[in-house]
Amino acid sequence: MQRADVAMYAAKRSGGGVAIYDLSQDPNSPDRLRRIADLRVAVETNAIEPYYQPIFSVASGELHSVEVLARWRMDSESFVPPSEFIPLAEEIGLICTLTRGLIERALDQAAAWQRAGYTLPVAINLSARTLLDASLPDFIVQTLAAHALPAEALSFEITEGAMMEDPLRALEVLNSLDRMGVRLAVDDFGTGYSSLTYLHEFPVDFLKIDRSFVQVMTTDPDAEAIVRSTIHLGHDLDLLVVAEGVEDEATLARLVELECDLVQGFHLGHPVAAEALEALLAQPAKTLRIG
Ligand code: G
Ligand code: G
Ligand code: MN
Repeated sequence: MQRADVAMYAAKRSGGGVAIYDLSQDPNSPDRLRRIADLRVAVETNAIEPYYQPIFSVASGELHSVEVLARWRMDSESFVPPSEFIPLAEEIGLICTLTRGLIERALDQAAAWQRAGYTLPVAINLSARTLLDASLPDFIVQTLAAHALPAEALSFEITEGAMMEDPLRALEVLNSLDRMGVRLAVDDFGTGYSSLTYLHEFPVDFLKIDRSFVQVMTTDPDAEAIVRSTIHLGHDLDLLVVAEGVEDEATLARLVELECDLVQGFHLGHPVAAEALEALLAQPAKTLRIG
């Protein structure tokens, strides 16, 4: 009966009217309860690590900043994917603690890089729930001050969907971050709400074109048109445009022609632990100019 009940709620949610019991959707399943308990411990013990993916400037070929991506290691070989534990952390109310832990660790790292002579801003992903946390701006002020870092050392990536979930409250938090000098990026641009309101009303600095367009732009003319128009739109609004999901040289070459400002993707660098990123810091600027 309990399982039938779980299936009934799943059927109601999907609007399809029919559902087969699925263990992963069962809030009472032993697997899920174990995963939740493990996640609590991982968050409390700071076991979720920041990985860093490089973002390069097209004009200079230099490392511009890094995106922080949460990694939960199971053993030396395997990780729980963020697509699994981030939604779970949201559901059970742990996402704010998890995000604050990552901000602290990423700023520790940024301060260490600064001491070594490298100015490397860190970009943190914020989910909808974190954006409604009215005490986040104070936490940021204190954490930046504790690390003697300027506000420019930090930026946040927010999806269109997260901004529109509760736009008025989100706008308040984003405006205070903006007044502090922390930069904001619209993440996964083009895949969420097609409302352009937030570009107009929110204090945005960067547009990150979703990788689903960038990955196929050299073979799919429609995707290329979307990338090209987004770059123009961003520039007309005085924003810096980032292409994410750059996976090969041909895509990079086209983005250089289209005068995209910043590039990120497996072709340029995977998300890696801090020590691995340091090898990149010591290298000369990449040659991103083509022709
Ligand atoms: O490499 P990747 O598998 O890290 O990330 C998958 C998804 O999880 C992406 O959409 C990414 O934005 C998201 N993600 C990764 N780390 C974080 C985080 O610290 N907070 C939030 N809210 N999302 C994250
Ligand atoms: O949603 P967000 O843009 O934050 O997603 C970041 C995610 O994109 C991470 O899971 C990261 O590992 C992944 N990613 C970064 N670069 C590439 C790439 O070139 N190709 C693919 N397929 N994924 C990428
Ligand atoms: Mn992101």
